[in-house]
Amino acid sequence: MTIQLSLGTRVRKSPFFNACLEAGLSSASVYNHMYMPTSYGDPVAEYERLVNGVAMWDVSVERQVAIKGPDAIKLARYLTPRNLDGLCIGQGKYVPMCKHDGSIINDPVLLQVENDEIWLSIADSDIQLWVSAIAGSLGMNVEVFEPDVSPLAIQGPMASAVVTDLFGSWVKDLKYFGFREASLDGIPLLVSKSGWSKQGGYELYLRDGNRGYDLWEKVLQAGKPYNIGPGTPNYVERIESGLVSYGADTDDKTNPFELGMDRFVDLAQVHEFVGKGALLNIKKSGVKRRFMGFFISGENLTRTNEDRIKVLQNDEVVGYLSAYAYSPRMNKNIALGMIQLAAIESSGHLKIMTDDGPRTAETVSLPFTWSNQVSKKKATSDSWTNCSY
Ligand code: THG
Repeated sequence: MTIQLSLGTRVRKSPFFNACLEAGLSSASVYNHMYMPTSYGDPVAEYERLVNGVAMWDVSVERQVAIKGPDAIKLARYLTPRNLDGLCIGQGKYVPMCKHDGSIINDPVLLQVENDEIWLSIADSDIQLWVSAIAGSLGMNVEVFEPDVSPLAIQGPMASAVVTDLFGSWVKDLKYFGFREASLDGIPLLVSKSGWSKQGGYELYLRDGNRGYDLWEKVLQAGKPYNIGPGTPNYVERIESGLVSYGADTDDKTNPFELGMDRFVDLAQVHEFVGKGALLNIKKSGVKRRFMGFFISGENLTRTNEDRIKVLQNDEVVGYLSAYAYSPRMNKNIALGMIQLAAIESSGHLKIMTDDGPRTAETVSLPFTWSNQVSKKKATSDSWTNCSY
């Protein structure tokens, strides 16, 4: 069943919105109270250009929550289990955030923009409210606000060529999640080596919402020799790459250990942070479920799921799949989901009911690997050894 969503002034439009419409935008979701482009009507072409060429996409929905003031770093440390020692201007880090019970409430990219200014580039939940409340109740000397900043992603094996043509070869020297201020014919922005795909690429953080159309046009022109085209955070590639989608993959009890985010949680650090006690307990008793990859039997899946799919073992629910798709590169049906450890250890078959009918499933560890895979393992934000770009 398809219904029309009624969208009013509460759902905001990105500075790139008109450019996206001109590029043929055909569907959108809602994320952080904004329209989020999800397709230009040709998913095969969108996937192909991301994996083999270069795609540009509007991710203004990754809103920034700015924390500015003398206590900015102190507050940032309190907001995430990740250890922020050594953080410096021009550096980004992937920083899961938890509630006091250890469950995850967002997984932003943190950017240190100034000595006294941090941005959290957030996934889909109202982090500005959370941060303001915590800052206020702890009496922290900071301002918390949403700056006029909107990221535009350029992703794919040819992304580096496009961004180099636009800005110069220094962009190649950025470390993963590293960024620098730049401008393009007077359009103020940050150039960052990041993006929600494992194909490599950059994000341009536009710092003037009035210049969205101009920026889109400039990237489009620079990308012409490389056959750039529009894209979106890609449903299939993100499953292949095992990238977490907060809210899609998580429920309100999901903790970072279930998601395999152990390397972003430092329980030994001296700093206090929200959820430390709960996470220590969870670590001690061990997790009961795990975010995993899955292979799914049968014909190529042709539809994507709107709802979570129950995973059954001996007619009992033992988990859920949050996203599934046919993977062209693996020539297999694959999925991401959460499953009880006991079910993985048992020999019982796993069964799911897809929108295309019942299927059997098996678990596989993440990230997915396949033969003739071009190794595109991204450097991580742990690869910083000093503060130079
Ligand atoms: N870019 C920006 N902001 C964002 C996202 C983004 N905010 C919301 C959402 N995406 C945050 N989620 C993620 C999830 C994974 C990664 C980045 C943002 C990612 N992970 C790498 C990995 O899993 O291999 C490396 C993580 C690391 O080692 O630090 O890139 O895309 N601006």
